[in-house]
Amino acid sequence: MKAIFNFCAIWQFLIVAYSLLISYPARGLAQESQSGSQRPNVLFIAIDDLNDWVGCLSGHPQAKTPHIDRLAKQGTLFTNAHCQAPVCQPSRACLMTSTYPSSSGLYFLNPGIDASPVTKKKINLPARFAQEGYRVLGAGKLFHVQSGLIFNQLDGYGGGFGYFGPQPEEKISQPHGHPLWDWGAYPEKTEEMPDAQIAEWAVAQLETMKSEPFFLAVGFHRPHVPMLVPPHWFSQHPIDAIQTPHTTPDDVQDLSPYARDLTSLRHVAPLHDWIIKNKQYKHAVQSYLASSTFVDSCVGRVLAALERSRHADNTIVVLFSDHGFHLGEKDRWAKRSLWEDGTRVPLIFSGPGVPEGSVCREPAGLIDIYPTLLNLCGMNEDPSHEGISLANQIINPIAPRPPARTTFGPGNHAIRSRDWRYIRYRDGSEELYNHTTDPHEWTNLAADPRWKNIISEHRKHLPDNDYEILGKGSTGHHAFAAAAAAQQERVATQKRSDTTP
Ligand SMILES: [Ca+2]
Ligand SMILES: [Ca+2]
Repeated sequence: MKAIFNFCAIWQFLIVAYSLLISYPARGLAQESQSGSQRPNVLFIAIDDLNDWVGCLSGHPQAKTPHIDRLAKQGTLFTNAHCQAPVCQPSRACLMTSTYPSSSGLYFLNPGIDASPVTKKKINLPARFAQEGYRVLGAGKLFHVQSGLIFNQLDGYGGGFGYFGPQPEEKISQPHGHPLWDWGAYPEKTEEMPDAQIAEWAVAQLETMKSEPFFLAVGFHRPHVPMLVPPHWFSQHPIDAIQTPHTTPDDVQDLSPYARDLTSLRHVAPLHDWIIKNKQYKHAVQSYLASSTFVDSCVGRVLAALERSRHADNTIVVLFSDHGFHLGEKDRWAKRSLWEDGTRVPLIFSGPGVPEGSVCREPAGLIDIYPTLLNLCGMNEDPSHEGISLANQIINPIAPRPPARTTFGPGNHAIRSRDWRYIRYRDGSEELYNHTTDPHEWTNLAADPRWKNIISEHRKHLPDNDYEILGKGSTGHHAFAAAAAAQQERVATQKRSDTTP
C-alpha cells in the first residue's frame, strides 16, 4: 500500500514538474489559455513585397488595408519590424530556419534551404510543427519556389493556383524590361486572381478542418510585380488623387559610390527616370496601392473564415511580408536595398495569450517569428535558432530588444535599432540615419563626429563572419558582382593617379 502511495506521489510530482517545464518561458501566453493539453493552431499568412504601405503602419496616407488593420487591433503589431534579406527567397529561408543570411550563405534569389550546409541541417518551421503532431498544410508562396516540395513532404500543399497570375499578351505600362515588371488593371475579374483562389482554398480548409492542432500556411503573391489587379481595385484608388511618396532632390548624393552601385547596377526594375519621363509615377503607385488593397481583401476572407469557425478562439495568427519595396524613394524601384523602404514590413501576432491592440516599437525581425511561435504554442526552444522570441514584447511591448539586422550580400549590413539605422558596406562606407528626426532617411549622418558613439554601438551588432555566397545568376548576384567590379576599378584608378608623378 505504502509503495503504491509513494509511486502515486512521485508520479504526481513528475507531472507537475513536467507541466512547469513545458510552460516556461511562455507562461502568461498561450499555455494559460489552453484547455488541457490542447495546443493552439497556427494560421501563418505570408504576403509578398508588401512594404509599410499598410493603414496601421502609416507608410502611405492612401493605403487601404482595413483587414490587416483590424488584425493589428486584435493582437500585437510590431511597428519596427524588418526582413533579414531584402529578397524573397533568402528572407523566407531565414524566417523558416531562424538563420541569418551571413550564417547560411543564402543571400540572393537562389539557392534554397537544402543547398546551404547550415540550413539543410536545421528543422524548418512547418517541419517542426509536423514533428510536434500538428497537421501541416500550405498553399501559395511560402518558401518561394520549393513550397510544394516541402509541404508535400508534410501533410500537403494546396497548390500555387497560377502564382503571379494572368498577364495580358502585351504589357500594359512598361513595354520593355523584365517580363514580370508591368502594372495596370488586369484581369477583369477578381476570381481569376491566384491569390483569390488561395484565399478560397484556405477558407475551405478552415471550414472542414477536423484534426487539431493544425498549422495552416497561406502565401499571397500581391503586391509583388506584376502589379496587375482587376479594375475594381483600381476604382478604390482614383488616379487623380494619388499621392506619390515623399522624396527629396539629390537624396543619393550623400551615399558612397559603392552604395549607389549596389542598389542600381544590373537591377531589373524600371529606372526612376523612365517612370517620370513616361508619366507613369502616379499610375505605378496607384497599381501598388490597388494590389495591396486587393491582397488585404484576400487576408480578410481568410480571417473571416477563421472567425466563423470553431477554431476562432484557439488559433494564433501571424501575418508578415517578406521585405519592403521602393517606389521612387532614393530614385529607385523594387527591393534589394538596406534602407527603411527595403526592409520595413508589417508583422502582427494575434490569438490566445496575445493582448489586443498592443503596439511594440522595439526592433523585431522576421527571423524571430519561428522562436516566437514555439513559445506561443508551448514548445521547447531550438538552440540552433539565431532569432530571439518576441514573447517578452507580446507581454510587455516596451521591453527593450537588440537591433534588427538586414543583409544584402556578404559585408553589406543594416542595423536598425529603435531610433537609428546604421549601414556598413563591404568597401567600408557607412550611413547613419536618425529616425526620430528623419523618418525618410534623407540625411546621412555617418561623417558627423557628434554621432561617433552611436555608430560604435551599432557596429557591435555586425556579424563576425560572412558565409560565402551560394548560388549564382540572379539579379542580386549580378548587382553584388557589378558593384564589386566598379569598386575595384575605382581603387585601381586611385592607385594609378597616386603613382603618377
Ligand atoms: Ca518578396
Ligand atoms: Ca540623402
